Amino acid sequence: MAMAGFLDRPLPPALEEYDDALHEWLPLLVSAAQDTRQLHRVLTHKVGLSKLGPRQLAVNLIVQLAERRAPLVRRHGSLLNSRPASRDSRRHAAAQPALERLPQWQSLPRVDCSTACGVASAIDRVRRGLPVLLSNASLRRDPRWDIDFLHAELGARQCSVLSCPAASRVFTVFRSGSQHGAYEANGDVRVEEMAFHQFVRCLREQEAGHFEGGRMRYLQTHLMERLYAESGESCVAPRQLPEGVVRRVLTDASLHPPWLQQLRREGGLGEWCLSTLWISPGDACSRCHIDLHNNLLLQLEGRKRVVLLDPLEARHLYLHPISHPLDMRPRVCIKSPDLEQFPRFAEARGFETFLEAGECLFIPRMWFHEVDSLTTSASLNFWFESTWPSIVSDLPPSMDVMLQLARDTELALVDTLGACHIASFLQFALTADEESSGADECKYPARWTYLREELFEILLGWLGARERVEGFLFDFLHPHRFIGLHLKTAAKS
Ligand SMILES: O=C(O)CCC(=O)C(=O)O
Repeated sequence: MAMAGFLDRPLPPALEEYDDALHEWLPLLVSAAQDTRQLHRVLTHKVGLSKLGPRQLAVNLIVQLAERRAPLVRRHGSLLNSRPASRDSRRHAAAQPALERLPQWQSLPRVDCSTACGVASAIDRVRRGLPVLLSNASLRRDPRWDIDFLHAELGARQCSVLSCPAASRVFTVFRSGSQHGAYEANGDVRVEEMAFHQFVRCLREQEAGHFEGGRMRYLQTHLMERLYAESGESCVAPRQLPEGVVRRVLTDASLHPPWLQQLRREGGLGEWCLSTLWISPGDACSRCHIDLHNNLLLQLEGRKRVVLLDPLEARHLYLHPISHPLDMRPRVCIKSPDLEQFPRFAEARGFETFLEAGECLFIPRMWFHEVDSLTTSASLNFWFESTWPSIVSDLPPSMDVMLQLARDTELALVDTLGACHIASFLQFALTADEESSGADECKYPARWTYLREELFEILLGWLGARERVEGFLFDFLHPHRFIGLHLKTAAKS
């Protein structure tokens, strides 16, 4: 039944008087609505929901219910609505048990760097901001960049090692900058400093099933970075690790094969800025997150599984707020998602790939990635800094720009309103057009109306049309991202 036809039908007279009638009507409304906004509009304007009690509360509840009941209901006219689900597939999905509705990952294209045609297709994907797995990346020649080699080179050097409870095996970095302190979060990941040989001893014990102090350890240490002088000149500086090894990384042809230069020049990778060495026991998981830079992750030893989701998938991942210590990380766990709490995740799509020793993965900036070590692993990555557009030349903007725009918007709102008001403001921003005048408007501070208009004006410059702005707010800055999180007392006052 199309929504228009549904609206033409007379409403049941009891609906405005009895909450119970709503229970009968809700499934019908949900299956007829193209999207939750349309449902929201019908409930507020047509059905006269205000009779049911505090209106906003009731509407919110119903919209949440709708999302739970019909996780595949898509926004009509959303700028991101690129994979519309047919009504039949929605019904089918709703009938399936939750586990079978988990996202299916596609396998990632793999190209052979030893052929001109492979390099050309890698360049094409890097230019388009798409991930790609590069095989025959010409690693592991001489010297063999494996753990034994690094052990011999690095011996007594101090390195940064993360630890987490061995039972969890999940390494999630909690961000501690002042921007990230507004929410309560229980971090169980700690950073320790230890000599490289001490870490290797620990690693070998972990391989034998012994976890000192019940904790699993994962070496993640910055190897070298590019520093800029005031003159604009730059140089490569060692971080924690000895100059000699840094030089070898820089000059070793097996780490700098010709295709890499070509990728940088022709693919627009950006300027190399930082490298990190990752050495993990089998079974360790680096929890899903985004980075702000393009990344080449070279596998030196062992095997990893990587799941990648594009930046627009943020709309299915319920990102932590920007002022939360877990900023840049989804709230939903992508391995065992709670679809009751995070129903939009059922729509997520992504890629899965297996990274073998000697291969290299291009992870474009702002792509979500979760990395599982399937065996003891050593990887070295190269982050490349590239510029962001200051004005938009393409409409809609590219995926990475869109997610960055959402982050910038959220940060500006936190600066203006404080972390404690952001969820209510976003609720207001999404629904103000549908609110009737009068008593409801008093619920929100008057200046929010101006702030909202200003926000729409700015976003229009980036997105080109008002419906796109609405779609953008609905997809990336939906207030449901904040439900159930606890602000620190200071942030509330
Ligand atoms: O290999 C890992 O565990 C994580 C790598 C990663 O997140 C990165 O290179 O950005």
